[in-house]
Amino acid sequence: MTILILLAVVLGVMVLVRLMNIVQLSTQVSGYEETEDDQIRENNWAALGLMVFMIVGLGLTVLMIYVYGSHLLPVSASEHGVSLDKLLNVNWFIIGFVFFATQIVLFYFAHKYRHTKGKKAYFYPMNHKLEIIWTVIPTIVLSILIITGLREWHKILMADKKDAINVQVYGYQFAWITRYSGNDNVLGKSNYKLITDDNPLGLDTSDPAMKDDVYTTGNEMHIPLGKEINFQFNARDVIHSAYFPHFRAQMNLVPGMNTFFSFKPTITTEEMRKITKNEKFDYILLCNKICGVAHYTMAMKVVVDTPEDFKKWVRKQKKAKEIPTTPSMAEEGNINKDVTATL
Ligand SMILES: [Cu+2]
Repeated sequence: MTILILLAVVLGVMVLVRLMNIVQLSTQVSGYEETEDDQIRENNWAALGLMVFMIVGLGLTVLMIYVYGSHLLPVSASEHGVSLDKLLNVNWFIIGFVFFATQIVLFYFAHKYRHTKGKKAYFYPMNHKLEIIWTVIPTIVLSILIITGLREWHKILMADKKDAINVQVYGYQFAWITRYSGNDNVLGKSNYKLITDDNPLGLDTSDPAMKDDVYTTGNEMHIPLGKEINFQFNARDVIHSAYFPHFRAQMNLVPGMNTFFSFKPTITTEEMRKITKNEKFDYILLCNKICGVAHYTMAMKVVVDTPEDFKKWVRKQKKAKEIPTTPSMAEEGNINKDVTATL
């Protein structure tokens, strides 16, 4: 179907070109020559067309902003997200102003300075003052935007993580697992060689830090309100990207590497449902890297609880120490044997 449509478009263009050739030839044969009046009439139509195009185009832009504006993300639910949004809004304002100003000037000038009778083009090769103005102003504006952006990014990375809760977000084709560090706030060791059906994270249960670790394979993760959450990201197979749109956070998950990002949730799921006037509202964690055929299914519900509710929820999750038998790393031979057995 697509090929047929493409073919039809190509053939249509070819027919149009041929038709124009025929018109040209027939005017030549009939001895007709285009006069200046004809040209000016054509110019007037083209100039009118430019104005119509500008008004319709800019009008549709405004209409789209108005109609689809409600589909934008709600207020930021994380602390750093608020200042990030402010910065982004300043960017949008400047981009919007420049877009409308340049488009209006472009189309209006093409309309106003079209060729008419007795009008002669004025040769105006350069103006140093003008060139300095349109170089210096964008340089200053862009420098301010970049510097404030870098300062904001520095603040985000330097957030106080002293009392942060350590949580691991583990991505694989095509789901997420989260692991909470428990009372000691230390994530126990893991190794990919220990991965089994019962131990999808390859947790090393001989590590004492593992004793109180808790993990969840359900399609839901909980985080407490008002606590800095320090996420450690890991991938099992390919590169994934953990995207928390409502918290204005995103970080890549790279196999064989630990990557980190932290944020502090400031609005519970319940409160956000009231703010968005949507009783079914839920925060979400999405994969934002095309990681394979079922990439689109890599979504996890994120619930922001009050600290008390969060504690209750954690208590109900799987404990790392409940993992049936984890051969220790010293018995590597065993693991290989097991793998062969399963094969
Ligand atoms: Cu993915």
